[in-house]
Amino acid sequence: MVVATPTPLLRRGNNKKKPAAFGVPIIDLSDDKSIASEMIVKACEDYGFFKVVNHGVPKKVIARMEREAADFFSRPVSEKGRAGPAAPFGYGSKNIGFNGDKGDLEYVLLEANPLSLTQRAKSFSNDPSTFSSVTNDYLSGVRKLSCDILELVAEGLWIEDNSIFSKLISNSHNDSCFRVNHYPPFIAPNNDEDELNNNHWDLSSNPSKSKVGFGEHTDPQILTILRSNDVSGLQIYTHDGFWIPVPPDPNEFFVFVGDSFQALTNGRFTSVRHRVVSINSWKSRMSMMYFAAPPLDAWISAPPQINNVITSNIYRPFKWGDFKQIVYSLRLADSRLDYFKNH
Ligand code: GA4
Repeated sequence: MVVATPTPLLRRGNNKKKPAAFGVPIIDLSDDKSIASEMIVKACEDYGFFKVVNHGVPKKVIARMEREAADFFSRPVSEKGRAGPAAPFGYGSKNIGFNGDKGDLEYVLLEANPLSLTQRAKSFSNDPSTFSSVTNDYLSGVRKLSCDILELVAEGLWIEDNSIFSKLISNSHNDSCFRVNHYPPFIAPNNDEDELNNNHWDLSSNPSKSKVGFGEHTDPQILTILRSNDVSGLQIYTHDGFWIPVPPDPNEFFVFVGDSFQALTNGRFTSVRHRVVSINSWKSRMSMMYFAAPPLDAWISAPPQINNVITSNIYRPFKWGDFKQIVYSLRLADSRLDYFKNH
């Protein structure tokens, strides 16, 4: 069954019109495969974003990961600093990437492979073997979920080889990574609950009442699987120009189409712009993202089955590693795929 959670739609800029109702698409993975695959394709086309329920990742695995991450962030700054600076992997605070982007957060960025985790675990925990086994269990769960979703997408697109996308990320040389973001509590000055609840989306109306936790951007990889605690702040940008607050749901996962999936589908799916705005809350927001990426030398190119006879390729084929280099040479909000367009 596919249901929709109504949330207000919020237009960019100063338009103060009351927003229309909107529902984040919800995909139930226990549904019939043909229904789920059709719904996923539609959600990827319409929003590049959806929520999955009955995802198969055990609650215990998620809870343990959350505990390890919360333990790390609760340590003194001097201790956390030893796991940094993020270059790009490690512990980072306020600085994002290498080109001057800043956010009101601290984070950990890790390579999502067991060997690298074992090597780094001692800077994140006093019990490194537990930290790596908990993180590996979590990553196995979300990797499997990503593969399930990618297989359903292939089926929904009527591609015969249903592993055409999933094999890119199940390859043992995959370049996937894992990020945990921790946004400090934010209490707006002159706290006016009503005004905050109604206007938190409109950053231009009163910037002192909200803070950019993580600025707007698209994710460069194929898919992102996000799980957060119950503190809000995530917003996605729709094709028709609205920023939509996404109500948090600690039991479920949110899925984002990344730039590489946009290229793999020749623009049929578009990567979703999103951001995190710190909203009035005494509690900190913590989110964990698995970014599913192929090996550095894998080619990103739409399979012929994606195109019909009249469509031509929007992007020239590129290697993930070459794309990643461009990504890191640009700012967070930049549209990197433009550099790979066919003229
Ligand atoms: C956005 C998605 C992932 O968090 C990330 C980010 C990366 C980083 O923080 O190191 C980038 C950003 C992300 C895109 C543009 C570049 C690279 C920061 C930045 C300014 C890990 C990723 O892969 O790209």
